[in-house]
Amino acid sequence: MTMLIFFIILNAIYFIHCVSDEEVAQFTMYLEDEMEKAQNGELRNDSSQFKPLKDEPPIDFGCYDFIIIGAGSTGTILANRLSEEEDFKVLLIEAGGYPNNYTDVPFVIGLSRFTKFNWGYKTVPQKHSCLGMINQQCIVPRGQGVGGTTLINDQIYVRGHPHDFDRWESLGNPGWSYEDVLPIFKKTEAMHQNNPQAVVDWPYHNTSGLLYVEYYPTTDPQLNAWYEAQASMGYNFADSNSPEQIGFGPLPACIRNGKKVDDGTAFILPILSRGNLKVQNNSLVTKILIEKDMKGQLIATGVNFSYNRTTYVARANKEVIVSGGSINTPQILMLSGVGPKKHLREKTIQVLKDLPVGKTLRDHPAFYGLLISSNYTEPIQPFEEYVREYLNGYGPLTVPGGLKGLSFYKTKFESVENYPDLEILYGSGNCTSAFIKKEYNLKDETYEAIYAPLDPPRCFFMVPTVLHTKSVGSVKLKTNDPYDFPLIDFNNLSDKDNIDAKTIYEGIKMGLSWVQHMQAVNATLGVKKLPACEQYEFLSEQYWYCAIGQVTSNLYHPVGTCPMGPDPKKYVVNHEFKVHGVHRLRVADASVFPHTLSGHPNAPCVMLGEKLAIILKKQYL
Ligand SMILES: Cc1cc2nc3c(=O)[nH]c(=O)nc-3n(C[C@H](O)[C@H](O)[C@H](O)COP(=O)(O)OP(=O)(O)OC[C@H]3O[C@@H](n4cnc5c(N)ncnc54)[C@H](O)[C@@H]3O)c2cc1C
Ligand SMILES: *[C@@H]1O[C@H](CO)[C@@H](O)[C@H](O)[C@H]1NC(C)=O
Ligand SMILES: *[C@@H]1O[C@H](CO)[C@@H](O)[C@H](O)[C@H]1NC(C)=O
Ligand SMILES: *[C@@H]1O[C@H](CO)[C@@H](O)[C@H](O)[C@H]1NC(C)=O
Ligand SMILES: *[C@@H]1O[C@H](CO)[C@@H](O)[C@H](O)[C@H]1NC(C)=O
Ligand SMILES: *[C@@H]1O[C@H](CO)[C@@H](O)[C@H](O)[C@H]1NC(C)=O
Ligand SMILES: *[C@@H]1O[C@H](CO)[C@@H](O)[C@H](O)[C@H]1NC(C)=O
Ligand SMILES: *[C@@H]1O[C@H](CO)[C@@H](O)[C@H](O)[C@H]1NC(C)=O
Ligand SMILES: *[C@@H]1O[C@H](CO)[C@@H](O)[C@H](O)[C@H]1NC(C)=O
Ligand SMILES: *[C@@H]1O[C@H](CO)[C@@H](O)[C@H](O)[C@H]1NC(C)=O
Ligand SMILES: CC(=O)N[C@H]1CO[C@H](CO)[C@@H](O)[C@@H]1O
Repeated sequence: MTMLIFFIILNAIYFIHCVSDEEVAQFTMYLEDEMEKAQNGELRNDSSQFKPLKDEPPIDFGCYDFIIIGAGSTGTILANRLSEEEDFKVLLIEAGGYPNNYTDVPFVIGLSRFTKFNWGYKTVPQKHSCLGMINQQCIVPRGQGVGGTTLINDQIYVRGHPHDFDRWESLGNPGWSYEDVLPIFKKTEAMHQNNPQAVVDWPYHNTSGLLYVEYYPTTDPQLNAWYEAQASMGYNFADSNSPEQIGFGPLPACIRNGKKVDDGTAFILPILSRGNLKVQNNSLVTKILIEKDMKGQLIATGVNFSYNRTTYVARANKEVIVSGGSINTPQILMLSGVGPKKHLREKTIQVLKDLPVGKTLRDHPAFYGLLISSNYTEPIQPFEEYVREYLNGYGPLTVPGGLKGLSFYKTKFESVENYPDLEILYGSGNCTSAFIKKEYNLKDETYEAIYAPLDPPRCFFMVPTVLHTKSVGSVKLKTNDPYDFPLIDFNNLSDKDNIDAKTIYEGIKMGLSWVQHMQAVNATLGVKKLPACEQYEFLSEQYWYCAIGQVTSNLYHPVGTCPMGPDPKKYVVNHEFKVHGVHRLRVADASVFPHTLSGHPNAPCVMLGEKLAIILKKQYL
């Protein structure tokens, strides 16, 4: 008994002292400083920071078995698994640097797009969406660094529905059914059920992989009211990572004790000492070297890259794998002569292989105009207290972008049973701030109508998101200069039958019907009329369609620019990630998704890396 009391006291003392005042003060200064820098940061316009100072022949960087371009969601796990084999010599080339104390903080994600960890892309001016944004351009955040886009993302862990993968296989991709990929998802996952409200369907999970997953850990009257509104309509708490995905629940995310576990932290930092893995950071790959052998076959033999403003060349004995993500991968391929013949000729690039690279860009259109005011007030404290809580693993700074809950539903536009086509995210913890204007490139009048009317700690937002997007956009080259950005056109809400916008409208109606059931927190729609939609009756159907065009951007889940399938006229890689018609060259990242999934891309990208490692080990060991 005495021992027990002693133990409890010791623990209490330990808890109180585990984060010292000095540490809190230091971290507060650091974080406030970084946040201020980000608030004043500008998006880059190009990659000229890599441009070589002199026009000299490249320096020889040596020979490797595998060269992986890009240390993102897919490249990091792939490099980890391949370098488990001592016989494989692996070079992982990454444009950016390493994660830091700032990228660990979930709450500041919105700001991180104005740091060096974001490439800096915007869409070309849009015709049907992004209309409420300056110059009709939406921002397209893409991560740069060891961890890729997980350095600047929300870390939500949702794999997708079984039907997504069964469809993927049915396009002519053997080995891609749900039954095939489920064990691969499970291999990487470390699920931690830290919230009793979370339904975890255990046969679909693992607790001991490398990728940590936990739930938004608590609840509050407002979030409870949101759950209850959906329950009153006959839905239940659901595991969004099981086949019974439809329903709602607390947000599952790759977070450990309140800190982001980006894919660099999960898969690369622990293995930096492996002698057979070279991680070459701050290096931009400018070209894949593709040669013709005696038989006239195309073979990838290495890459040129630029580091410290000098050009290098590295050779691959076995394979070059492009994991640059859905925007950069098509750019690198096209710069190397692999892409649509006509487009490459326009840019005076020698065509080596005519393939539909960049022709099918898809994303999850998301509506950012549903802000609700309530009488529940988020606890307000001095910033230093938030930091103390964060360092102890809880509190508002541990919540990614304020997101706390999510739900999946099927609208009348989806005919497959139990197959969700609509996601609605729930967020609070300061649903509005002056910074939002910059974060989304909003026009003043858009910000004034949608965000300014709300009181930050007394509101929440919902983001209705289309899962099975019909609109198709593109990634093209602006020029043949590797230091220029590519042209990104989502062509949002452009599908013939306008199903994408109609699905968002279903989401808006659903969200508003829940608001009516949230009397416990006196919830009411908090937005004012958008001047751009002046001619329509406020909140009429026509009004909402106008608003959809104004503030629909997307969830930043670009996929499909090098889709997987058998026919080289329609697809870029085959079911084993091989680029059609080019030997020893593969693409593995979100660009190979043949369609959007009913989930968030990080978990599927990690699965792709695991799957390719299995394929390569089988072939080369
Ligand atoms: C704001 C935001 C929030 C998001 N939230 C979520 C979420 O909650 N859950 C989720 O699952 N997904 C989320 N996503 C999407 C998800 O993070 C990405 O879809 C996923 O990380 C993509 O993985 P990838 O392997 O395709 O590419 P990336 O992770 O983008 O990796 C590509 C890597 O290649 C590098 N690279 C590119 N070109 C070159 C070159 N020429 N030379 C050298 N290196 C190069 C890049 O710097 C980068 O590190 C979010 C994205 C954003 C922007
Ligand atoms: C990008 O270009 C704009 C307009 O030319 C310029 O105002 C801005 O400073 C540039 N940003 C950077 C980071 O170079
Ligand atoms: C990161 O934060 C931790 C926790 O406060 C601190 O111990 C560490 O020194 C910080 N690292 C750097 C590089 O500042
Ligand atoms: C769980 O993860 C561990 C570690 O990766 C792995 O050995 C095990 O096979 C996984 N279990 C399942 C059921 O996938
Ligand atoms: C990343 O690159 C920089 C040089 O650009 C180098 O100083 C640093 O050591 C590299 N980091 C690691 C962990 O290799
Ligand atoms: C890329 O490397 C090849 C092979 O060494 C070399 O011939 C070519 O000049 C390099 N390109 C650039 C732009 O340095
Ligand atoms: C970068 O290049 C400069 C010369 O241009 C050289 O002085 C410096 O040592 C190089 N730095 C690294 C980390 O290679
Ligand atoms: C939320 O907004 C209030 C101001 O309304 C501010 O005092 C508080 O610090 C903010 N919370 C966070 C976590 O930034
Ligand atoms: C509910 O909110 C409305 C306006 O949003 C306000 O007029 C009303 O007084 C509130 N009622 C309660 C009980 O808080
Ligand atoms: C919020 O409003 C509801 C009525 O809609 C009321 O019952 C509740 O007491 C109010 N809560 C607070 C904290 O004011
Ligand atoms: C909401 C919105 O802007 N929808 C438009 C999507 O694009 C189609 C045609 O491409 C238009 O008819 C819709 O008005």
